[in-house]
Amino acid sequence: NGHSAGASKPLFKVNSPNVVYTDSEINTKYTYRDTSITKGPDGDLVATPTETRYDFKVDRKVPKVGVMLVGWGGNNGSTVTAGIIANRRGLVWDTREGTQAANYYGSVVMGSTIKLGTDAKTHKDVNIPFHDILPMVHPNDLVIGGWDISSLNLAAAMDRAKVLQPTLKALVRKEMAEMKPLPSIYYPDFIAANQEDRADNILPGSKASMAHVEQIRKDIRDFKVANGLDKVIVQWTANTERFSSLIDGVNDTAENLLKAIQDGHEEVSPSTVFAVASILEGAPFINGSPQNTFVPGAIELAEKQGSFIGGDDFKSGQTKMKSALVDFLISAGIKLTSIASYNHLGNNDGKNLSSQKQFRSKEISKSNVVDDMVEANSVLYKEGEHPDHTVVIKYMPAVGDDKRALDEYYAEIFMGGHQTISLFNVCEDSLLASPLIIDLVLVAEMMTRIQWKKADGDKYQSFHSVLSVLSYMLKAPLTPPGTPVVNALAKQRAALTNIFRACIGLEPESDMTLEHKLF
Ligand code: NAI
Ligand code: DG6
Repeated sequence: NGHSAGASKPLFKVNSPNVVYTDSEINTKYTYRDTSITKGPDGDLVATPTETRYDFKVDRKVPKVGVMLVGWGGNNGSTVTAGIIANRRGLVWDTREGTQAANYYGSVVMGSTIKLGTDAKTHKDVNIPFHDILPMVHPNDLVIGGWDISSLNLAAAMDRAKVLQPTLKALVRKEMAEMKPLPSIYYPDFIAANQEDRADNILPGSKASMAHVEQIRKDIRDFKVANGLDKVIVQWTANTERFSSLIDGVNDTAENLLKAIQDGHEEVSPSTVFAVASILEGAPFINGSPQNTFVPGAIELAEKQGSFIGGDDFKSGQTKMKSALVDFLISAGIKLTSIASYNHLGNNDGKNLSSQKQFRSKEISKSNVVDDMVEANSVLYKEGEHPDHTVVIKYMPAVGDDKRALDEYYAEIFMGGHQTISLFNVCEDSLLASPLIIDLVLVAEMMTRIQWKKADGDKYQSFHSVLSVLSYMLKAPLTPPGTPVVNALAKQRAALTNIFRACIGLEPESDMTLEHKLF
């Protein structure tokens, strides 16, 4: 797709009467096939194949995109910034194992492939980079900025994070030193008290206000203009906050939430203020932390404004593994009976999470991640039955960003036997999270350029404001109100790839390989 903003030359074209390319758009007629289930009077289930016709319209012009990170000076913020600079400049640096070149490993968009189809002659799979399935933005072209309650420039923040090799840091230091987070909003009650000593870059006022909303909106607009951007995406990678209490009349509707901000209500969190400002500014807002930023009023506001939102909580290591492994166990017919998940880490995230209220936010997002898989298997689990699930997080300064995650999966197998699987996962937490920050931006941005309608409808519209298609990257996926949450990792990936395929008139990825199964 080329690496620069503007019209892009695709790696492939779809040869179908249902797909029409113009200079500016891809127009597709797509038939969505599903199965509708009804229950007859005798209680028998009846499965009826259904077909719904949709028209998709993809804007082919790759825009110039800016990313504004809330918590830019943190471990994730400084690491993803250095990573993008290193990739953009094609940097290579010395390590004790030899030279290392910049890469985008861990990004599903930049590091994985999609099966496009089967070679007409050899019948072998033809796989293409995920990034090339649609005209997506390249991360090297992202302009990065953001806010932090800590005033350190990004070079100093990168040192504080203790994530990257000194040789790499030396190469990006000059550029990073010129990057300074904008002052942010700090309501001390929402993050751990142990964060207070870094809060030296704050806007006046310690509770929600319209002045804060307006300042953040202005920051987004100024950033857009200063960098000649078509679009800005805002992402929360700041500290985990405590949950906000859900109170009728305060944060239950868009109108009440705006009034609560005006009144300086103490249950409006900084992340909700950022979400509201981004929504009002029409900038997609993604929450990478577990707290309930998206109170019902914030979701309603996004729907009313037609702005995109996504969340919650980056799904980097332990939970990603969990959402793959539990799916495997339960769909293999093995009865998972307990999961014990221990973490210890020594970075600032761990320090913040050593406070009970903030830990509780993380405990919730890490705990509800197997529900859909359990509920889907009525053979193994009675209604309401659940595996035991414990999540422990301890702050251990010595290990820094090298988080340790220990998991024990205990399951019941054939004839009352037992299987115990123990996992020990060690790696730099921020090196897992940074590519997710990139994926969330690239996918969210792409979703802003897709319009669709039912074939018999007359008006194209955008996807629902709540971008559930981002679920693959998130621990506690936010979905449109009243719609199911999918945690199973393979299903989340399939939703993402198959929606993108549908936009260019391709059938869902099928693993039937019927072409190889007939003599
Ligand atoms: P960090 O503590 O290094 O960075 C957070 C930054 O946010 C700090 O620089 C802090 O000064 C800033 N901050 C706090 N409140 C702010 C506010 N109101 N406005 C602007 N800045 C503010 O943490 P890290 O490791 O970068 O993680 C960031 C968030 O991402 C945490 O909530 C963490 O739980 C979440 N997360 C991290 C994952 C990982 O693998 N690293 C995975 C999943 C979620
Ligand atoms: C310890 O669990 C700290 C957390 O912030 C996690 O590191 C982060 O949420 C990533 O969690 P997971 O489960 O995706 O590895």
